[in-house]
Amino acid sequence: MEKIILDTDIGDDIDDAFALALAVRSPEIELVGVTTVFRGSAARARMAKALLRTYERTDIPVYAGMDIPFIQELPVRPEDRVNEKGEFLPCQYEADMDLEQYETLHAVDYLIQRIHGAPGEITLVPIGPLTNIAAAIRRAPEIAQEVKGITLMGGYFHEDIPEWNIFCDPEAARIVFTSGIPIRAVGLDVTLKCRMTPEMLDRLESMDEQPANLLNRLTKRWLKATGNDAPVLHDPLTVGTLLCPDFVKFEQIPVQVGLEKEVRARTLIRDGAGPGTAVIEAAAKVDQEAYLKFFMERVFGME
Ligand SMILES: [Ca+2]
Repeated sequence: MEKIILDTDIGDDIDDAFALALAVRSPEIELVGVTTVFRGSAARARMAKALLRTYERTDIPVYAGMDIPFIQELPVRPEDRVNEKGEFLPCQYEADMDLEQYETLHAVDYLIQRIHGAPGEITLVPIGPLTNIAAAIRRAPEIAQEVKGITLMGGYFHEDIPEWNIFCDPEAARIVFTSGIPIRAVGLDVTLKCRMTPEMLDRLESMDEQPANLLNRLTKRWLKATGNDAPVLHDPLTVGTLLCPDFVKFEQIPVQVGLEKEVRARTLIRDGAGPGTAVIEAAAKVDQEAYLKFFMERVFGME
């Protein structure tokens, strides 16, 4: 069984919640812990805990991590809001999540300790900005030899457009990509093809069980706050590549995360390895029909 730590910015985009649901519903992986990242990581940790509670998995520990990128200014989104204490609240946040309690250890300390405790066993699955993972590598560089690998959602490898997770912390992305850890990146090249259909949303609405009820409420709140018309399953596809290798085909390419001016936050394909460049496996093709079917069976019990 693959041991994973899911590092998530749950609460902004809706797909993190579905990724967490897929991880919990998949016997092939052991979700040893969840870490949260990016502004409002404490509120995000309470959200993750609330979703895990609906699956009766409060045994899975959740740790809040880095709120602020290395040097990138925090972006502002129209749906952003804060509570009376000035704490950033993701748009999907529900008031009764205030009661949820996550672990007191900082996510970066947890990552270092947990990886040290099981060398060669843990796959990190970052589905948000890479600030936590980069901070852990900076503080304890030896974890680069102890992690089994990283499977991340991020990048846009065949388009000259920055992707959100890299855009929010390019310096962190550069540190992670050049860490020497084997990297598999599932980027917008493939994830944009995995969009939920109206039938899938109807199915979610019609289900009468606690996890589906919460996922449905979060989805509705997200659709309303952002004006989107359907979730795109970026993060669940990333988790899905650990479950069924046939959904996505990867290619080995030398990639550099751009840091300067017009190439900032772009994932640039280079001619070969060199300073600041690392050969990674980037997702190149996806069988979206097979994946969406699998996702619906797993998360919604849909035949
Ligand atoms: Ca995410």
